[in-house]
Amino acid sequence: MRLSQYFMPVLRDDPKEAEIASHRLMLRTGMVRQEAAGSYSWLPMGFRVLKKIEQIVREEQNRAGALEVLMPTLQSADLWRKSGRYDDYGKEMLRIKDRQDRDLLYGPTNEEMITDIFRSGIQSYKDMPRNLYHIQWKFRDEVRPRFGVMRGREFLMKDAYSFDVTREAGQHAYNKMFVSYLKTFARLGIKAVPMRADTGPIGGDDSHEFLVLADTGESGVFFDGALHDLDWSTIEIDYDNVEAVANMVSEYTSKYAATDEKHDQSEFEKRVPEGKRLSGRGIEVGHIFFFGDKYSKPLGCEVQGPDGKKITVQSGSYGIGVSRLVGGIIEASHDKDGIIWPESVAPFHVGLINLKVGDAEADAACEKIYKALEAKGVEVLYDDRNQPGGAKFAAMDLIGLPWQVIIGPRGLKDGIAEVKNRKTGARENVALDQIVGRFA
Ligand code: P5A
Repeated sequence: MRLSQYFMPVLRDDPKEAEIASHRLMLRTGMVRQEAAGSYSWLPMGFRVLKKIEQIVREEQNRAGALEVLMPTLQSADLWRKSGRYDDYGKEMLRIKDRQDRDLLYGPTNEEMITDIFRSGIQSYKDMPRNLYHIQWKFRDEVRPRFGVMRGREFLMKDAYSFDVTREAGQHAYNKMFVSYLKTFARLGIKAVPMRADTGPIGGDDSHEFLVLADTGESGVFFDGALHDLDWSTIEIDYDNVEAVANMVSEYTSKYAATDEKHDQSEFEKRVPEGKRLSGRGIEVGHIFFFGDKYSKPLGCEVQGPDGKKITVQSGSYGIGVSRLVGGIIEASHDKDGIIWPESVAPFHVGLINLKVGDAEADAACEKIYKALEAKGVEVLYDDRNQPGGAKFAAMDLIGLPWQVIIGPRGLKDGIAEVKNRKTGARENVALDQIVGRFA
């Protein structure tokens, strides 16, 4: 992509309304634009990141055996009346009437609808286990939308729903999602610590939140420093191995970790040696719930069991805040100059800077490298604008692509370009004919 032809409305100054780094950086780099309180348009750069996160979430859901569907954003109120949540959900739910005066709502979540879909699509215990998910926009009329996409009113969520015959099987479904979350967040380049959590309006018996540690997080967290010693980056598992999956869940939940809602100071002191007691703040990027029959019972979700008797299905639901993650990743990975994208979600892999647009040699060298990188499938953003070098360096650092390739007349004399790593700041001179090979 040539920057001269892109749509990236960078702001020169910090927007006043932004209280935290991710919000400020997303506005400054023109990733999003606010349309109303808690509602954002995703502009090209932000949209690329959102889609990359979504794709990683999708791949890990599929790998764990979940099946993708797509349910509408607007739901009929009928099912919600059956589950009892139409009234319980309160003002956070956006209620709408259609021209026939029927009650609709903009889905804040999909337990009711998916349970009804599942109920009407299966007959027997032989049709289980199943896990269905979608990645769809939600609306919650939050009292205080803030921090940009972190607490929006309209936001993108991945929500999965499991259906099982027995409680044990339901527990395995929960455990599989738990492990798939560890893998998902590792691929996104963040450490999201599972913590026992309150179930709130979603309800259920068992629940874990996944939190990215960051000073600007909305939840207070207390945890055992030994959690830092676990390996969060390479998680290998055979999802059919019930015991191995359960063991992995135990490993990542055996150390004390709780949000302020569930924190118990005396237990904390009993279980964690003094020097290892850490507290701070965290951003909730995922939340999983085990329900038993909380939704299946009122919605009549029953199947024929092996002995011919009816069994009420065991279910769970599993959310990831896809749009929140864009902000969450930036909170976890930025410096004073701007964003530092993890490679897996960076909008482009390489930023190519031409320091002397209009100079025949510089233009030719950049064009050649740009085209060769594109031909090899390397995502490259080519800054071909006629601007001073300093402004280009600042813009490239601000948008935070993992690699920069800097080409100017001085280096060209010796047949070299400078390659800079955004994260470490390390710079290296590389021969022009070696550049493409470095990234392809
Ligand atoms: C689980 C899936 C649920 O809704 N039902 C379906 C369950 N859980 S949750 O915790 O309420 O939300 C799941 C994740 O969505 C993100 N999230 C938000 N992101 C941005 N703005 C919001 N207002 C918002 N509310 C929830 C969080 O990442 C949460 O973990």
